[in-house]
Amino acid sequence: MRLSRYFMPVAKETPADAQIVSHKLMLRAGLIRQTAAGIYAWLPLGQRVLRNIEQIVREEQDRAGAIELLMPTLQSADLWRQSGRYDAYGPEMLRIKDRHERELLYGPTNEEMITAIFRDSARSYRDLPRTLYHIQWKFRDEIRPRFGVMRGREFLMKDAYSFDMDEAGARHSYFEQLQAYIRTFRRLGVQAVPMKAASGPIGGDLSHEFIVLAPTGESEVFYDAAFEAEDWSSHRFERGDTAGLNAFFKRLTSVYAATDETHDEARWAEVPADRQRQGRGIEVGHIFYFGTKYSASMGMKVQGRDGAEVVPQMGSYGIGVSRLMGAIIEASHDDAGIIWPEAVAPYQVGLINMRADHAGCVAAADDIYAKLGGLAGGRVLYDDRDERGGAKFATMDLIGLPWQVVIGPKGLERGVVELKQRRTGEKQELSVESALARLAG
Ligand code: 5CA
Repeated sequence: MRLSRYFMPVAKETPADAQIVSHKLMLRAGLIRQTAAGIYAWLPLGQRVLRNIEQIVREEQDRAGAIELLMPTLQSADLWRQSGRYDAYGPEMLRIKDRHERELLYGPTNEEMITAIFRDSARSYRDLPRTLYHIQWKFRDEIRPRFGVMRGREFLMKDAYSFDMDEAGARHSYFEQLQAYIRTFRRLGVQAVPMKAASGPIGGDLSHEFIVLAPTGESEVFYDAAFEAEDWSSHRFERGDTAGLNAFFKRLTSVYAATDETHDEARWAEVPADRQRQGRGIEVGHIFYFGTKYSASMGMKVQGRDGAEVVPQMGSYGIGVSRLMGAIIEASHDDAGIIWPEAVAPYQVGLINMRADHAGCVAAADDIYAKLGGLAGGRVLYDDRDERGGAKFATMDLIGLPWQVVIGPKGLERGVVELKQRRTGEKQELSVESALARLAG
C-alpha cells in the first residue's frame, strides 16, 4: 500500500481524553476513532490488526475442535425470559423496541441463543459433545466506558459454548478450551496467565480468567513465576481419560495464580518470594463451567445411551478480541510508539523513501516495493509521500511495523539500503538483494 493513497490519519499530539498508553497510541496511530461514548470506528490500520487477532483466535478454536457459526447481534427479549436473565441482567443490557413494539436487545453474550439453537436440533447422545463458537460484536452499556477499546460499550468477542452428556465430558471440554487459550495468547505474543476466578453473573463453579500483566490493568493479580516455565499446551489427554484430566487440573491449580477476588494470603505466603509476581492485570479471556444452568431452565433434553433423558452440561468461553488490541499494545510499546508482534502487525514492512524528489530513490523504492509483493501481498506499507525524512521515521516508529527499509540517496550511491528492526532498534546496511532476502516470506 502506498501511503500517498492510503487513509491513515495519524496525530502528533497526545489526545487529551486518553489516560492509558494503549488508548493514546491507538488514537495517535490512526487505528480507531471514537464515534460515541465507548463506541469506535476501526480505521484501516486498526481493522487489519483486528482481523489478524480474530484469525489467530479462529484458527486455535478450529484446532481445538470447536465449530464456527454466526449468531446475530440483536436478540429477542423472550429468549432471555426463558432463562430468567432478561430481568436479572440490569441496566448494562441495551433494550430496544422495534416498530411493532416487540422487545429486542443488543446481545451482551449468547448463552440463551446458542442453547435455543442447539436444543432445537440435538436429539441424542450422538449429537454431543459439541463446542460451537462465533466471533461477533457485543454491546454492554458500561456505566463508565474507559481506556478506549479496553472497556468499550460495543466490543468484539469470541464466545464458545460447549454441550456435554455428563460432568466429566464438560470438564474435558473446559480444559480443551483452556489449552486453546494458552496457544492463542502465546501466538498473539502476550503472556496471559489463567487465574482462578469468581464466576459472577454467568454462573457456575469452575472458572478462570486469563490475565495479561500491565500496570494499567483493572484488577490486582498474584501468581507464581513457575507458571511461565511450564508448557501447559503440551499436556495431552484423550476424551474419557478422567485420570489424565484430573492430573492436569491438579498440576495447574498447584501453581498459584489468583485475582484479588480469589486471592488467598495463606497460600500466597507459601510461594517462594523470588517467584512471587504481583501487579495489575487486564482480563483478555474468561471461561466458565456452569453445568445445567441454561439447559435446565430452557428445557433442553437429549436421549442418553441407555434411553433415559439427560440435561446437557454446558460451559462458555469468551475472548475479548477488540480488548486484546489494547492489551497487546500495553505489553509491547516504547516511547516512540507501538511495537507490533509479527503475528498481528497490520503490515510487516514499512518502506521509506527519504527523497520523493530524487529520481534514483523513487526508482529504487518502487522496485523494492514491487519485489516485496507491492499491492498484491499486502505486506508492505510504502511511504512514497513528499515529506521530511524525520517525520516519516517518526510515523513509522509510531505505527510499529516490525521492519523498516529506508532508501536514501547516500546509501544508494554505495548500493545499500538500511534495514531496521522496530523491536530492537537494530539497524543494518545491506544490499537491496540481501534486504529482500531477509524480508522474503
Ligand atoms: N458469556 C461469557 C463467556 S463467552 C462472557 O460473556 N464472559 S465475559 O463477560 O467475561 O466476557 C468475555 C471477555 O470479553 C472478557 O474476558 C473481556 O476480555 C471481554 N470484555 C468484556 N467486557 C468488555 C468490554 N466492555 N469491552 C471490551 N471487552 C470486554
